[in-house]
Amino acid sequence: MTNLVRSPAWLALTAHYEEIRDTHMRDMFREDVTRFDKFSCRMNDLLLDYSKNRINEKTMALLMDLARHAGIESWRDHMLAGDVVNCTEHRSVLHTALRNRSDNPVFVKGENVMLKVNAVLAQMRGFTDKVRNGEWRGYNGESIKNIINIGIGGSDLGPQLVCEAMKPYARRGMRALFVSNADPTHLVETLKLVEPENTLFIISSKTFTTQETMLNAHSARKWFVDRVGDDKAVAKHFVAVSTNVTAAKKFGIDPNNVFEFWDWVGGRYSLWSAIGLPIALFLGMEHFEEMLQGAYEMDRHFAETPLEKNMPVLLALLGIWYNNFFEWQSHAIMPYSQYLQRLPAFLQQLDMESNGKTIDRTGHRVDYLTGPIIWGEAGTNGQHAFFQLLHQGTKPVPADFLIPALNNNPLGLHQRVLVSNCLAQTKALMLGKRYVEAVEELQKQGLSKEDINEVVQHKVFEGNKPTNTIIFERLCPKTLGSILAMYEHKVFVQGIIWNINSFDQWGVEYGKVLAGQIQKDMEQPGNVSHHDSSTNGLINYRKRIYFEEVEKNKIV
Ligand code: G6Q
Repeated sequence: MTNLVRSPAWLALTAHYEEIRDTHMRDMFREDVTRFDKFSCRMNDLLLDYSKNRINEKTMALLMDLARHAGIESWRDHMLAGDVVNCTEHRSVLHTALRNRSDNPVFVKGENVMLKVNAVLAQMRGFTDKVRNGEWRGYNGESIKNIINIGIGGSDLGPQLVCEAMKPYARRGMRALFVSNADPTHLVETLKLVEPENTLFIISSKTFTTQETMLNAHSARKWFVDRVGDDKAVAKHFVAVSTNVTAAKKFGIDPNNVFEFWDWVGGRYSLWSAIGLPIALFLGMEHFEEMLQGAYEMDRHFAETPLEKNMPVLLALLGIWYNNFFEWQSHAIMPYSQYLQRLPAFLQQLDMESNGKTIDRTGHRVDYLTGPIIWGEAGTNGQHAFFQLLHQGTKPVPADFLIPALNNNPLGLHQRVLVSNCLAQTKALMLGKRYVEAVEELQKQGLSKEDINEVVQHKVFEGNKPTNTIIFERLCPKTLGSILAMYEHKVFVQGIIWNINSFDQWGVEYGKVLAGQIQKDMEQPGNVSHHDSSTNGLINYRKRIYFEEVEKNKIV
């Protein structure tokens, strides 16, 4: 048994779970009208209402004991101070330094990294200003209208989410496009939208070795050179963001146009670094910096607010409560904002790549559940798709609902309808509908007793389904920065409690190595037999189709 499940805090929560598991939130709200005041908190314009959870004051006190038992405050301080918390890669974890808007130094191995962080920010500012004011021109004198980011995973999802979410702040006539998939369709379809003369490619890769990115980068370069007929024109149309400056230069990028970041920035935590270059180009550096400011303010909140009022800590502990004591396996993200449609995908990577781990920091297998399955969809679309399962399915799914009070596109009644739907869902999930209420409703509709009996069970909702609601004034760069930093810290807190390293991703690395081996097998004619029978069978089936096609001269 691990120390965690033997700890007094864990055992107390296990016992408390037995006390509270059958209590309905409907009754909790009836008995205590101050739940909202007790179980909500604010950070700037962000309001977190977590009162619609299966908790009472004792639950929260016990969860706080668990957080303290895990040493959250001291781990947090170690991370923020630049100590090595990524134990399997022996690295500091300092995405917070990238958005440190104070004059305070941050040290890694005795070096104040703020000097290079600020130098790259200045380089980004100089470059984005030039591109945006038309001083930077393509090979034939045209100014840049299209930015294509070529990157994957952490070098794609963050900038993509922000560019989509911040469209109202973008410059008119500037377009940000993203190519990530190895499927050539992604690149081919994207290139159909642009002309080489006014397109800037950003090759974004921490390592500059990732197969998909390198493949897309080389194909994009070929497309470009084929069209403009001049290799030298590449310098005006390709820039790179990487920790591997040498490899970027080798690819042919002008050294002045390589934007650096460092190994203490994890891929999925890198949108605050030069990986955010597409954001800065699309929105302008001032908006990128507002986003950094929002994240910085959340960092201060995380560092300075008592655990009891600390948003990332609260979200993390509530997640642990359901994950480990109710043993519910997934967590949904429902942004009631079309602009946040990529948030579920972004958080899926942030959370699942960070905390999808089985081995703890001491190298032992855990005997408790770790990271949940994260999924979701922008509201109200989800309501007309999978919400049925949330309301009446057999698998409980705790969920975060996020909504701006005001819309960036005020239009008639739309925002009122959107907010009403969001609040109606969380209310219905909490309250449910009892048998007697369902009967009454059907009687009012004039149904006969027989008809009511036939249908009434289907109209009952158990309710007692927990949700958090995060409401904010309006979606702007600063608030978005705060929201994303809040989730980063939530994931960190959970990882500390589960005693896992949230900052490595060996599962991703393993797949990359195997793909390379299978690719070699694909190139040779003739069957392979050295894999398992399933993999052999699939490789051989594809090879047969492919080489038949080659013979028919259909594939060159
Ligand atoms: C993120 C992961 C992973 C990574 C991609 C791209 O934390 O490490 O998603 O971002 O594999 O890696 P590169 O940026 O090195 O191309």
